[in-house]
Amino acid sequence: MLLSSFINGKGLHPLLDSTADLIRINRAKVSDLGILELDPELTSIYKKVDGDDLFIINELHQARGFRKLHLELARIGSSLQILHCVFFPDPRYDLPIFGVDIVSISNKVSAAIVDLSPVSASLPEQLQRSINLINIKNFTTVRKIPEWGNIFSDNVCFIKPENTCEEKEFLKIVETYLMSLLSFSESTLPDSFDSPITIERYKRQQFYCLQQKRNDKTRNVLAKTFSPEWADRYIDIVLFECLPLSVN
Ligand code: BLA
Repeated sequence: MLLSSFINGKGLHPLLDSTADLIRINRAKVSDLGILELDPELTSIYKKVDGDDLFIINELHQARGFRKLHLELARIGSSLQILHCVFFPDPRYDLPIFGVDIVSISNKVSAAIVDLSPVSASLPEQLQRSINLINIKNFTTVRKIPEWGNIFSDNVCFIKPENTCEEKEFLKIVETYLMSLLSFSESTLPDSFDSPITIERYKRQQFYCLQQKRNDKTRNVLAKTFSPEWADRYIDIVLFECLPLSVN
């Protein structure tokens, strides 16, 4: 398979394909959208492993209210596909972290998680009100949040969708969370870089990254496919980097 057809969604599970479309369409509407540069060797990764094609593509942007908008699509071997997306806010803004992870094994989704994870005491009231309107409890298989997952909110939706109807329901939740966040972000004004509240939000982002790095399932897949050193570097630089506040 060609990298270009992979980027265009061919050969991806329909839920990953539709979620990537949804994220790209909404991302395009954010103010002051610009590309975030990344080492080209880490942007598009192609490798042949035991006769199987491996692709990873990373799309990185920044925008008003967000220090990093990251969408990653990966196809590892013949059966594993991953959509990973995190929108890290600029800590000057009172915005939660939007995160989605969808893992498909042999064309069946085994894990689908979406959350707006707070980096201050609670979600801004207006945002909480708009996401309360959606029912996240209506799934056959709700999965248990692992011990490191104390970064997620009460609104986290972590499921194994059992049919296409549940996949559509999950996509609807992703859409509601994403659109609510982006419309709320437009009306939010920044605090100063050195205000205590900015520093507190930044520390909570650091904690989010630290906890995510404890997900051995992510590290193991990357370490097995590449090497443990490569996996650690990729996780630190591409997935969950948290630079000092002054250079954000
Ligand atoms: C689980 N993540 C997984 C699994 C794999 C990956 C293989 C196991 C699937 C399963 O339990 O059914 C692998 N995820 C990856 C890889 C990348 C990735 C290789 O993103 C990137 C290259 N993980 C995130 C984000 C969230 C997240 C942003 O990256 C949440 C917003 C959550 N993934 C998450 C959780 C699990 C998971 C909670 C289940 C972990 C467990 O059950 O122990």
